[in-house]
Amino acid sequence: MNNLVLEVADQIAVLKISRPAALNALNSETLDELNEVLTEIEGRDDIKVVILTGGADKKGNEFKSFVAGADIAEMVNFTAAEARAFGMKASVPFFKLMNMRQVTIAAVNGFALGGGCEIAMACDIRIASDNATFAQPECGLGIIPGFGGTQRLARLVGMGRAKEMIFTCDNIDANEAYRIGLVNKVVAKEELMDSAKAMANKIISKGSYAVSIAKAAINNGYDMDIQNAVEMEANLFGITCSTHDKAEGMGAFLERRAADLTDF
Ligand code: CO8
Repeated sequence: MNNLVLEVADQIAVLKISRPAALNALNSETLDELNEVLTEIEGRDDIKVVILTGGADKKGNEFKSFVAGADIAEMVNFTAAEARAFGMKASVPFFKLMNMRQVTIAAVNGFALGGGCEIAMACDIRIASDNATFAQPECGLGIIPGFGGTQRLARLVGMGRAKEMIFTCDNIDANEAYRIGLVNKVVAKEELMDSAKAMANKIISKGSYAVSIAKAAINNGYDMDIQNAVEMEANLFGITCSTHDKAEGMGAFLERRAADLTDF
C-alpha cells in the first residue's frame, strides 16, 4: 500500500492514512487501498477494533492533519460522470467502516476537512485531539460534500447545525465539535492514541459477537419505523441468546465470578 499503514497488535488495528505531501487528502488510489485493507480486516478474527487516524505531514508533525479532504488536484478536472464515480468509489470503504463487524474509531489528529470530516463520520465513534479542526468547506469550492457529508452530518448533529456548517464552511474546533455531538470525546493531543486504545480495550473486554450484533441493530434500525426496528432488535437479541458468551456471561454473573467471553 502506498498511502496506508496498518499495524495490528492486541486485537486492535491502527490504520493510518499517510500522504504527507497532501495532508492525507483522499485520492482514488487511497480509496482503493482503503477498500482493500478494510475487506481484509473484516475477514480477520484477530482484529476487534479498528482505529483510523492520519499520518504525519512532510515536516513530521503528527498532529497537523487527520485528512484534509478529498484530493482537490485530482478533482479539479472531473466531469460530472467522473465526479459521480469518485463519490461512489468512496462510499464503498466508508460503508465498510460503518457496517463492518469490527468497531471503528476515528482518532482525529488535526484537520478533518471536507472528506476528512466525512470519513470520520463514517466511523462508529470519534475521538478528537484538542487541536483538531472540523469543517465542510466544499460550498466554498463550488461543490457539495459528496462523501456522505450532507447525509451523515445532519444525522449526527441535527439538520440546523449541519446546514450551518455546510452553508458557511466555517471551521469549528474540537470543543465545539464535542458540544454539538460531532465527536464523542476531546483529549490532549499527546493522549489521543492512548485514549482511543483504552476505549478499544474496554470494548474488546465485552462480548465481541454481542458488540457486533448491537452495532448492526443500531445501524439497521436507525432509519426504520420504531415498531419494525424493535421487532428486528428482538430477533437479533434471540440470536445472541444462542452464543457461548451469553451462557458464560450470565453464568459468571450468577456464580459471582469474572466472565471469560470469547465469541466474535
Ligand atoms: N487536496 C489536495 N492537496 C491538498 C489538500 C487537498 N484537500 N489539502 C492540502 N493539500 C496539499 C497542499 O496543496 C499543499 O501541497 P504543496 O505543498 O504541494 O503546495 C500541502 O497539502 C500542504 O498544504 P498547505 O501548504 O495548504 O498547508 P497549510 O498549513 O498552509 O494549510 C490547510 C492547511 C488549511 C488544511 C489547507 O491545506 C487547506 O485548506 N486544504 C484544503 C482543505 C479543503 O478544502 N478540503 C476539502 C476538499 S473538498 C472535499 O473534501 C470534497 C469531499 C467530497 C468529494 C466528493 C466527490 C464526488
